[in-house]
Amino acid sequence: MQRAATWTVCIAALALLAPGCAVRNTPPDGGGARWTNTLGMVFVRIPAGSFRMGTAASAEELQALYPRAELRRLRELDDERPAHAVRITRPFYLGQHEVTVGQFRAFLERSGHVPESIADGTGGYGWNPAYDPATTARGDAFEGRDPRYSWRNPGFAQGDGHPVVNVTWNDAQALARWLSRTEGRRYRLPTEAEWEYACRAGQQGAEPPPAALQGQANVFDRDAAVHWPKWADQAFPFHDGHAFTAPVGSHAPNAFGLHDMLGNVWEWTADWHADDYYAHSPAEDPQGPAEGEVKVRRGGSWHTWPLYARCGFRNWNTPETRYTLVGIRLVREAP
Ligand SMILES: [Ca+2]
Ligand SMILES: [Ca+2]
Repeated sequence: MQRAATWTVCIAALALLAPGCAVRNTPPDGGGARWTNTLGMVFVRIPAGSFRMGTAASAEELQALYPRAELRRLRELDDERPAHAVRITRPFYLGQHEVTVGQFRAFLERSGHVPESIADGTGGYGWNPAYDPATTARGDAFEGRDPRYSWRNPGFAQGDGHPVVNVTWNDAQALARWLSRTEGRRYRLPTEAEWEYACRAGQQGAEPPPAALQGQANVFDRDAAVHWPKWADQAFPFHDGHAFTAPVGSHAPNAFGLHDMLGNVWEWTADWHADDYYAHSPAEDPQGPAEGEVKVRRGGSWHTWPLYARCGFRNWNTPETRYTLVGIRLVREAP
């Protein structure tokens, strides 16, 4: 019965998101079962297990891998250290893909939720080729905030299969709460530990070189660099086919069958950020600091340089931040 249900889901996913259904590697416990929710989101069972969280490489070792990164930036990565053993004690289901524009629209239509960028009237950020960062105090790569921009319009073309952006941590909470209420199963954002465990997917040892992401991720490649020529020397040394966001599942999955953990859009996690958290975090199911001011996002985006498109890299924003590069991936807790 379980097998039949899994195949049904798999075929449905294949029709919508080929080749998203392909399972190239089977997790060690034979997991990988898929399940689809009422918004059409496909979830993959992630087995319990242990991994090494954080970054073991020194700043000098990272510089060998990322020669275009300034040593000053490499030395600012102390919040990734020390690398330490973490055990995820329970299996969980993680979104196979980032939440899409079409799924987010269906959520808004069914729930009545108003995204924060619209509710507060200040809008989001967007790509505008005529916009000059030098004319703004922040020098941001994107124009905003501006009510012209929101989840509906980040300034570049997106279809229903692209990952939704300009969504806040609070919007992600609203989505998880609504799904939990309407489906009677607990949805939430992943903890940082769950996210990194799922990103590494059993891969241990030395950091992979940036070129290893070719065919695996939508990042700041040569196609994106055309629009930001002053950063062209920071681009990945390949074409990934997408100057902006890519439809979810456009690139190969990792060993857990998850797409776009690295690149495409950053993904909000449940945890508050603290620079020194790894020095004293629990070894089992860490949940992040009890309080904080900024929430961690993970994985890099279509606009991310090689140093930051790593499973161990941590970045953060306030919960009301909305941006062209930040989206959502949800956890559904296992029964
Ligand atoms: Ca790209
Ligand atoms: Ca991503």
